[in-house]
Amino acid sequence: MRRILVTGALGQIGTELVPALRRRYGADRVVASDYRTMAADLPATEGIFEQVDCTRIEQIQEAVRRYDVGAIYHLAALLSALAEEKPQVAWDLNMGGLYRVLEVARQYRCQVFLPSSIGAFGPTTPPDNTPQDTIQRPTTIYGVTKVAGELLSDYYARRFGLDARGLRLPGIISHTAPPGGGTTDYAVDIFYQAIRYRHYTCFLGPDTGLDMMYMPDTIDAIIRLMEADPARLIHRNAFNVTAMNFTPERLAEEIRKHIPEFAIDYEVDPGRQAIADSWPRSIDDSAARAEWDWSPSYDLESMTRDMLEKLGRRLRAAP
Ligand code: AKB
Repeated sequence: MRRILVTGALGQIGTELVPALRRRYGADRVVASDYRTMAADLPATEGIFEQVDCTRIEQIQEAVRRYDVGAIYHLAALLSALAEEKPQVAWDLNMGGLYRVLEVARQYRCQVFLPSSIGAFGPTTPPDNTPQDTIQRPTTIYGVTKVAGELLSDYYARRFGLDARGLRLPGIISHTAPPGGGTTDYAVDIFYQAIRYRHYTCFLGPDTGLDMMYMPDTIDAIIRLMEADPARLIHRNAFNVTAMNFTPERLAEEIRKHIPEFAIDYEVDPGRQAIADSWPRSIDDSAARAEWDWSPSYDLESMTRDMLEKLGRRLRAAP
């Protein structure tokens, strides 16, 4: 089996995807890479690590050649709020990085995983139970790069026979590495603040409903999609996936079941609120369920319980 290369391996998803892939396929079969070098303040990754800047094609080519890579999980990207602050950097990394990864995958016949997002939808998309195939006119640079990335991946699949697969991920909640620069980050921050201070000031309004998913389900979805029988895949790329839907108010209510004194207030950030308001309130993931048996394990109740337990244990051990 040729090796797997993970880009953006020190980010929120990479930090948990790399160990999961190593458990499944063998520690020496997975190459973790990031534009950052390993440093004390970054999550540790045991096993092969390479510094790869995805805006430099020769660095991707070198890693693929050196380690005989047969699949690239391309996670390196700026999230929505940060991308809006730095649109030129976001275009360069999110679009340029993806293009370069696809090119290297074409040259070396690699399978590719690429995460799209609910950010690939926009204000003219049907906002409730958003269908798999629908209007996509996003108003953020993040969304523009996600839609263009979805289309480019489909193009490479059709034109060059590349096995490029992807998910439209909702907000991801995890207790290992924090996200950075996303619109849905409140759903992680709230747990840190609830455990430490019993209080959270939320940057989205109380009734902002968005789809979310717990990290174990995200990892499961990525691996399941990449292993899925290609003959069953009608869409192949950009599958809607979701596991739960809530507002900040509803999440606070769920946390109060475990921490009764927890209080939430709101200081709405107009930039991030505008991004959230341009996204669907909920999405329909029936194509993923039908084509590769997607089925999440965690709902709001079980995710909240597990987050408070695992994050609480970690913060108590290293406050
Ligand atoms: C973000 O908030 O930017 C991401 C996403 C939904 O794509 N979590």
